[in-house]
Amino acid sequence: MKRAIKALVFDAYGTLFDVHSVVSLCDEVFPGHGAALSQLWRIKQLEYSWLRSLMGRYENFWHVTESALVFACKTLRLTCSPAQRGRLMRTYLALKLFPDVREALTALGDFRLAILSNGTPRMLRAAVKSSGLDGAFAHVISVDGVEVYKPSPGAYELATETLKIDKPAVGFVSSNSFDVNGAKAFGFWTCWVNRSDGYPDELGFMADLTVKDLTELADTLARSRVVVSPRKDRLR
Ligand code: LAC
Repeated sequence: MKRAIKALVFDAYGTLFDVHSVVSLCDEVFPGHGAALSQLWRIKQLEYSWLRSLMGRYENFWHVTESALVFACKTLRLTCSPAQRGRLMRTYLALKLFPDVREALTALGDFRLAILSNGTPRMLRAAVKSSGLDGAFAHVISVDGVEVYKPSPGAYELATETLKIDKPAVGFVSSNSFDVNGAKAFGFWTCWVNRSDGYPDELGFMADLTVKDLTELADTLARSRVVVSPRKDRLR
């Protein structure tokens, strides 16, 4: 199965880029509230993406992220000026990479690599550029092209259309369990990067592979090739 994978498609936020790298600026702007603000901001960002998809009222991920920040600040009783809001939002254009990403992507270089993310093309371009991943991906695909958020099947379909390969030949990699469930339900081979040692969502679609980070994914795929190749040789 793993041998049949032609492309690896990565989720962006939480998988490649650490959304909680905003904590230090949140803490600088609102001392003592950084972690709570970051947590609530992210939860609401995802919630609004799902709600907007259900409502049929798409707004791009930049707006969704900003609305989530406004809600999170209000809920935590933090008065956020337009200038502070702008500053916090700009962190999304330069999120930190998780430490394993760069090396793992190099090790996975035999595959066609792509991103499929809720982020807008501008947000994704900026994050890829600022983290020095320019050229690492053959495609950076934004759901903005179909105006529906993951885990809607339409979002994953955009990846197959762009890559022009069949669903089972796509290996989809995400740290977000809801995203893995959506991708698996759609028909992709899936890998859950369980960075925080959590439990998978109870949505009925288990990942084909669960790893603790991308290094483990690269190692596992490399090993599986070694195992698979001799068998193929014997069949010749
Ligand atoms: C993304 C969200 C799910 O990058 O984190 O699409």
